Amino acid sequence: MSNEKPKTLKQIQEEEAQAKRSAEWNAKRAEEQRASIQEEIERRKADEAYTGDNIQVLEGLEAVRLRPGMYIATTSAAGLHHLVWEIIDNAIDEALAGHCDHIEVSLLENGAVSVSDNGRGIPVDAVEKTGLSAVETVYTKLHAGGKFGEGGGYKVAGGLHGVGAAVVNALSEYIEVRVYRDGREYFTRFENGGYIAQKLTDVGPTTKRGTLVTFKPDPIIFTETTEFDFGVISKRCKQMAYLNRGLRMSVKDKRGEEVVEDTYIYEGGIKQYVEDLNKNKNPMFEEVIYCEGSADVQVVEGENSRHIHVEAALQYNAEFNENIYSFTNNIFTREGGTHLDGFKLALGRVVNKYARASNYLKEDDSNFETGDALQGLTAIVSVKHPNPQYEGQTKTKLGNSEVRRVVSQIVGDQLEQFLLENPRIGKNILDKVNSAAEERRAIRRARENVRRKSGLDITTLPGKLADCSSKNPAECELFVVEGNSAGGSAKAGRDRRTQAILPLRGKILNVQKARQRRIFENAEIGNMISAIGAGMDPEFDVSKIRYDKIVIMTDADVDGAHIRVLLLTFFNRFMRDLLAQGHVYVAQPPLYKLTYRGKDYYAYSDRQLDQIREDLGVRDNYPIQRYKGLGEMDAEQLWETTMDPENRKLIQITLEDGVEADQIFEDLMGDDVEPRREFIIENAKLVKNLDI
Ligand code: 0RA
Repeated sequence: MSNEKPKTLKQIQEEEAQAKRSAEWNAKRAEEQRASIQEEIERRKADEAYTGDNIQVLEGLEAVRLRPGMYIATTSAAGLHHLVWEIIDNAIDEALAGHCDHIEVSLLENGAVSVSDNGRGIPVDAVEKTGLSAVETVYTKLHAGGKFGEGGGYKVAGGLHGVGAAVVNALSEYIEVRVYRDGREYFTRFENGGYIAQKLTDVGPTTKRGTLVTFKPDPIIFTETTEFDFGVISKRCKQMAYLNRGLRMSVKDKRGEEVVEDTYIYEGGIKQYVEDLNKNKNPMFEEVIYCEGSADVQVVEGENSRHIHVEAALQYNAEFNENIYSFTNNIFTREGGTHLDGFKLALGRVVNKYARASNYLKEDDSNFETGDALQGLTAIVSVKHPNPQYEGQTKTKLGNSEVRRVVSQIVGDQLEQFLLENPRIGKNILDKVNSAAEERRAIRRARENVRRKSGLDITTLPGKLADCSSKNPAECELFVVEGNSAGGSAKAGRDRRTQAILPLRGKILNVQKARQRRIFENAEIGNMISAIGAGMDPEFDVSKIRYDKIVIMTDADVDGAHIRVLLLTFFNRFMRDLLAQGHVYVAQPPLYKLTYRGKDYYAYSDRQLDQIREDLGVRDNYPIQRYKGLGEMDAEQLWETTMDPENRKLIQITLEDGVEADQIFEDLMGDDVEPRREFIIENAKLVKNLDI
C-alpha cells in the first residue's frame, strides 16, 4: 500500500493540489447555489403577483436565504433543528408570560413539523408600519417580535435562538399559521421562503385558543438533510418541561405506521431536574435545596429597570464530580457566565460562613475553597432575563454583570437559611466539603511526588504511541484503538504522515467512579494525557493539543460500546474542551462485506446492506462477511474502510447537550446496575439484529 512507504515530494504536492482543487470546487458550488437563489428571487419579483407590499416585506427575508449561515450558523442537521427551537421558543415565551400551559410538537409525514400552544394566539390586528396583520408581520419582518404591540410584549423574549420566526419562514418551503383568538380562527400561508400564498383570512368561529404553526424546511437550503430527529426534539422538550414547571410538552412522531408520543410535565421543575440527574448517583440527603427569587435592577440610568428571575436547585451525591448546568431564558449556557459565577460565589461564601458559625472550622483552620464545595454537587441554575448578552467562543456564556450580584444574593440568603433550619443536612454537607478539601491537599502532594520521583514531564511521549511525522496539529489525527491486534493493523494501514495510533489494552479506568488520585496512577490514562499533550482539567489547555482529531476506534460490539463510553467519560471529566470544541470523533468500521464479481462492497448499517443487495440484485441469502471486531480486518481493509479520510465516516462527538452526555455516562457508570444492564441488553439486541 502506498502509504506504507514515506510519501514522495511529488505525491505530497499532488495531494495539496488536489485539496486546493476541491476547496475551489466547493466555493464555486456555494457561489452557484447563491446565484440560483438570487435568480429565483429575481424571477419572483418580476412576477406580477408580487408587487408593492410584498416586495418590501420580502427584502429582509432574501438576505436570510442568501446567507443562512449568518442567522442559523449552519445548514446541517443542527441548523435544521434550530428552526424548530425557534418556533418552540416563541410558544414558550407565551407560557412564560403565563398564558399557556401546553405545547405540542408533531413531526408530520410530509417532512413538516408543527408546533401548537394553547395561549392567547398571535395578534391579528393591523400593523400600520407594514400594512400587514401582526401575525404576518411577525413572520416576514426580521426581529419583529416584541417591537410592536407596546406593553403587551413578552417579558422575556429573544434568547440565543432569538433570530425570530421570520428567519424560519425565509428558510422554509412553506409555513402555515393558524391563530385561534377571541373566538375566531385565522389562517395564513407563506411559500418558497416567505412569499405570501394566502393572506390572513378569518376562517370562522372557534372555541379554541392558541397558535398552530406548521412549516417544512426548504431542501434548497438544507442540502445535507431535511429529516428531523425525534430523539433530539424529544430530549429538548423534556428539558423545556423541567425548566418551566407545570408546562406540559408533548412530542409526536407521525411519520411511521404508528404514532410515537412522549409527554413531559414536571410540577417540581428544576428541583425535580436535579433529583432525576442525581437519581443514580447516591444522593446524600433526600431534599433538593431550592432557591427562587427575583429583582428589578436598573442597569443604565434613565432606562427601565430589568426584571431578573432566578432559580437554583442543588443536591450533593456521594461522588466527586461537579455537575452544574446553567440556563438563561431556557437556553443551556454551556460556557456558564455571570449567573453561574454568582451561584458559585454564594456557595463558597455561605459554606465557609456556616462552617465558622457552627464551629466546624476552628479559628486556625483555613477556609474551604469554592472548588471543595463543588465536588459531588448536582445543580441547576436558571435565570430569566429580558436582555441577555452572550459572550464566549460559542456565544453560550452569559455576560450581564448585574446578574452575578442578583444570583449571589438570592442563592446566598436562601441557602444560608436552609442550612440554619436543617443542621443535620448542614453537617452532612460540611463533611462532604471537608473530605473534598482533604482530597485536594492529597492530590497536590501526589502530583508533586509523581513529578519529583520520575522526573517525568508531560512532554515525554508514551512508548505505545506510534506517532505521526507531521508536527502540525491542524492536520494530525490520533486514533485511540481498542486492543493490541487492531492497533497493529491500524499502525500498518495508516497514513504515517498525519495519523498516530495509540492502542489501549483492556478497559480503561472507570473515571466516573474512581477517585482522582487513582486516575493519575492509571497507565492507559497517563498515556492518553501525554499523547494529547494538553494536560487535564482543571489545567487542560485545548490550544496545546497535538492532534486536531481524536478518533476513538473500537469494535462494533457491547465491549466496544463500553470502552467508547469510558473514553468519552474521561474526556467529559478531564478534557471537556476537547468535546466542547468538537475534536472528538468515533470511527465507524463497516459491519459487513459483500463480495460480488470480484469486487468488495462494505456496509455500515443494515439499511445500507439491504441497499447494496438491492443495487446488485443479489438475494438475501447471498453470502456476506460480518465483521465482529476490528482485528478481523487486515491493515489495508482497515485503512480503506475506516481510516482513509476519503472514504471513512467519522461521527463527531460534541457536547451538544452536556446534561444529556453526562446522564448517559451516569447510567452506564454509576453505582446503579439496572441502567447498565439495559444498555447492554439494548446493544446486545443491536448486535443480534445485525446477525440476520
Ligand atoms: C399576544 C401578544 C403578543 C404575543 C402573543 C399574544 C403570542 C405570540 C405567540 C407566538 C407563539 N405563540 C404565541 N402566542 C401568543 C405580543 C406580541 C409582541 O411581541 O408584541
